[in-house]
Amino acid sequence: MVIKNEALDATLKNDFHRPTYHYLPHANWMNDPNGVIQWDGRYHLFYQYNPDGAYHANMHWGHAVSDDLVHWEELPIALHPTPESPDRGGIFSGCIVNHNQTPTAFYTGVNEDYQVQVQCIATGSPDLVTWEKYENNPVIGIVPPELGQTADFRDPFVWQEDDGWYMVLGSGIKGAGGVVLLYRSDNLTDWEYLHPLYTNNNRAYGTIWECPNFFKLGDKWILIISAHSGITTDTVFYFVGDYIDHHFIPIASGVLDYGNLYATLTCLDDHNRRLMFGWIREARSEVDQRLARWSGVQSIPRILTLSEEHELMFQPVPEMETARGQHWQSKNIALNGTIPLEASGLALDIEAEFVVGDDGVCGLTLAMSNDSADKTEIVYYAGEQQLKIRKMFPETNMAINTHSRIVPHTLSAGESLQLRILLDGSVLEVIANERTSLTSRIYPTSRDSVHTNVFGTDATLEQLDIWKMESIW
Ligand code: DQQ
Repeated sequence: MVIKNEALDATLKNDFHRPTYHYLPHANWMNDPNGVIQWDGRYHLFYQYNPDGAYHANMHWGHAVSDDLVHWEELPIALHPTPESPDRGGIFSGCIVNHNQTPTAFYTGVNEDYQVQVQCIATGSPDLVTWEKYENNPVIGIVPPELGQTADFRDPFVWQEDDGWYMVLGSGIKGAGGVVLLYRSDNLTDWEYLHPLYTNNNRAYGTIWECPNFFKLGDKWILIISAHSGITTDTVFYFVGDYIDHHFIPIASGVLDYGNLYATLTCLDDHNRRLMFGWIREARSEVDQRLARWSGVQSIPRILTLSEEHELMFQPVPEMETARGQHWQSKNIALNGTIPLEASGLALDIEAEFVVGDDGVCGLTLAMSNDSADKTEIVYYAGEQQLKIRKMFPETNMAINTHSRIVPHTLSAGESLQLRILLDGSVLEVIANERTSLTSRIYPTSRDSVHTNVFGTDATLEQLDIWKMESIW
């Protein structure tokens, strides 16, 4: 149980930008998911958390647990910085592994100005609630000198192979670009640096790579990295390839998400599903985040699979369908203009299928106000093979400008457009044909922004299902 403040709780409950079926702690700042693991059948989610307020500082590992990946209970903070220790400035991101039935957490300890980043271990109680740090932390303390920099070296991701334990770390090579470093250990405490698992000089992939994940999916290996531009968190990319003699040889790559999803972290569950969590960062000012008293949301966990074309495919876990309530359905509508829909709400789960002509356009409007001035459109342009999210605000609202996101989404001949849309207050997760992911934040300007419509030209709405989502709290 977490102690809550009733007055603050009432304010938060009244905040229609706050999601009701995505996980977030009851208040304050949250960013990366950490140490996601299924333990004794329960799903544990740890995350970067600042107990002091809704801003990035003073990192701890917050903790939540769930039996079904839908309903979460917030637990006490799992890891706190220890004064005068290698993690005195914060507990940055990492993972948890099962070491002979002992939950073992790996995280990056940082100093006050984050310029010294070292890798540390802690072991947990059987319920993963209390943690003890290893007395000889750090277990990795030195950035390999050939990288030419000493400050960016973080986010351990650990797995076991037949001949021992392996770890990847995110870093950057000065003047070149991001790099993922590979380490090996027999006992989890003594680590040997092997070599870069992968690096890429193309600045399109940012200058520092954070939060690496490396795992087998089908018969290929997947490397996921969160690319930092050097100034700010940027985009998550993935590489698909082979892992031979502890070297990674990519054969394909892609953008994991074109929008606000960052620092994704995966784990395998007892259904052998590769589950992905991720931080949905805010898109409003730091002042607005502090005023809201909360910042950051976890994405709905997704199952990852690989297509025959080596594209990463995303499917929100089917468990979340248990939170579906009122249901509306439309079928077989030839579109030539806009059709208002009965469905309304700011917490919706939507499945839509359109057949679009060569130059057709189709889409949905969500979160629309009574006067239609404030709304979000999700539009597909078949001619350009582009998917667009267009957020429109009333002209009177000078605080935020109208903005759009346009991303490539190619349909093969005869393929219909399939949209999965998760709208939750200010959160909008859009997945097209299970392979193009565009996560946004929309901040409707009024609580009457709940209306919906469907529109198009040279397109048919094959089927549309909209469910109102029940609150998970
Ligand atoms: N966030 C953490 C780091 C990580 C970054 C600190 C990514 O460990 O590299 O909060 O968002």
